[in-house]
Amino acid sequence: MKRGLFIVLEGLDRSGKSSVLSAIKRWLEDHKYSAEDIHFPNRKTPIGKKIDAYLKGSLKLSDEEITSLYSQNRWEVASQIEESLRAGKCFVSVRYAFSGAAYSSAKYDPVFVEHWMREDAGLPAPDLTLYLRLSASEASSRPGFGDEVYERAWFQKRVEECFGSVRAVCEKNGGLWRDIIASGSKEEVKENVFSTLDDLKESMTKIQSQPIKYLWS
Ligand code: 2DT
Repeated sequence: MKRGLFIVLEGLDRSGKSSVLSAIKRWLEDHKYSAEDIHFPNRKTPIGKKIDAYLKGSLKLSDEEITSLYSQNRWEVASQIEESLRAGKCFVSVRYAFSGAAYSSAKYDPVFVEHWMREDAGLPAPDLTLYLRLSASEASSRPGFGDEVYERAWFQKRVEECFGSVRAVCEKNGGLWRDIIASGSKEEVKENVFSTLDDLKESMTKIQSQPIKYLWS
């Protein structure tokens, strides 16, 4: 039996990740894949509840502490991801270690993304990362923007730049990364997702015969 694919969806706040998740799941279903999904931070666990309090501004933590909690929150489900993949199921994650690296490194200059990924070393690596490309100024003008601590236009601009560095590290380590233009209507973005996945169909089938990969240090 072929293994499942691990697909990660990344992007700025308010870049439309939830509707793109539905499009990915729809494509997978149409192509006879079964899929599970998760959203990080997974705010349901005790660790996730602390992260939620930090994001809402009611809990103060150092940059190192919150980065570590985000990573622990991923480790909580690492074996579940592996099990799904081994059972032939796809696993779609909204945000993952790349958000960890981009958001944490955006707090510092110069940007050094690898530093903020140390605790993620050994986690299952995404087979495919889809990055919703939307400028920080567009993201920050969308409804609801501003509710949580990172939702500041200047900070999103920094995160946008850091995602560029994260992409370089991902690709240097053999990861597959594609940008999805996220500035159009929901329908247009959905079409972008479908055509990107259609283009990758052959590569995805090949990946299914390869062993699961793990994140670098
Ligand atoms: P959502 O709005 O998608 O719930 O994200 N974040 C997330 C980090 O800073 N590091 C991480 O490792 C992860 C997974 C991005 C809430 C915020 O959490 C940030 C936005």
